[in-house]
Amino acid sequence: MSFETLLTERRDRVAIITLNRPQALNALNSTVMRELRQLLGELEADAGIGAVVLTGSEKAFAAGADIKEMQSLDFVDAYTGGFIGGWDEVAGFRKPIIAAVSGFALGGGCELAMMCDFIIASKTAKFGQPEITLGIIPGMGGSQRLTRAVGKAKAMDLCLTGRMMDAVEAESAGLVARLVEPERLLDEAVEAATKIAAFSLPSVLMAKEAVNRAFEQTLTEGLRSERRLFHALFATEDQKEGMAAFVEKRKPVFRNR
Ligand code: CO8
Repeated sequence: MSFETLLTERRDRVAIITLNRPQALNALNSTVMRELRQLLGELEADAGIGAVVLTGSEKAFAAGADIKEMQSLDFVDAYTGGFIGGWDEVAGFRKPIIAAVSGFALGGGCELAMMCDFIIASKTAKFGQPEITLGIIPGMGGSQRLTRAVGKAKAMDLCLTGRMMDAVEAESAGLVARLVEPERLLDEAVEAATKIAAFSLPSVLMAKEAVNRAFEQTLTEGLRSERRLFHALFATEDQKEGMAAFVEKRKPVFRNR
């Protein structure tokens, strides 16, 4: 399968997706959205894939929504057409997806990285929500996911001033899970994805679901959800295998059942 705006590669059970619009610093237009949704749909259905890495170029993960595409949009078209609504499907991808970010992750680029399960950043990464400089605000979760990730003070600072934060600040603020040298970025992300993809798929999906609930529910409801998912995993063969392997001092062989 070949795409106009994406490059794809498989390494064992890991799919690597590279945003590929170098002439526009990977600005996210409707073609990127359509192709990414299609590809993620295929990867979700593919039993041979256990985790995904989403990355960009050295200079830009993505410099935002495509300003040239949005420039002439008016309110009625944006509203009735549900402009950018399709990106919600990316956030709904059920398998683990890691953002490997180098260079600019701005506006929709920062929001896309935050839709992933965690961010591994190169020391060159720069994050920001500069929409305010264009007379708009974040539209794909920037005011919500960023606030949950870094807290109100820093989210307000970024959304109201449009300034960028560098990778060190992003890591200390809690937006970035791991910070690595630029040349290590893809390997670090693929190694993490490979590790995840080797675990039992039902437990991986439930771990992702449980952590995501923390963003949407009260603590009491979240703890209840976690307990249900935890109990459910005792119905899997992989739970028996994982625990038997520990007791027998051997490596588990998971069958994703
Ligand atoms: N949209 C369209 N084209 C872009 C974008 C963009 N977001 N960013 C860069 N480009 C293009 C430039 O126009 C330029 O093209 P050309 O050579 O044809 O003029 C090319 O990429 C290279 O860019 P620069 O020459 O500007 O490169 P610099 O290294 O000088 O600057 C910057 C890099 C600082 C990243 C600069 O390009 C910039 O400020 N870009 C815009 C950043 C921005 O404002 N992003 C937010 C966009 S709004 C948004 O994301 C709304 C989110 C809600 C919807 C989400 C849906 C996905």
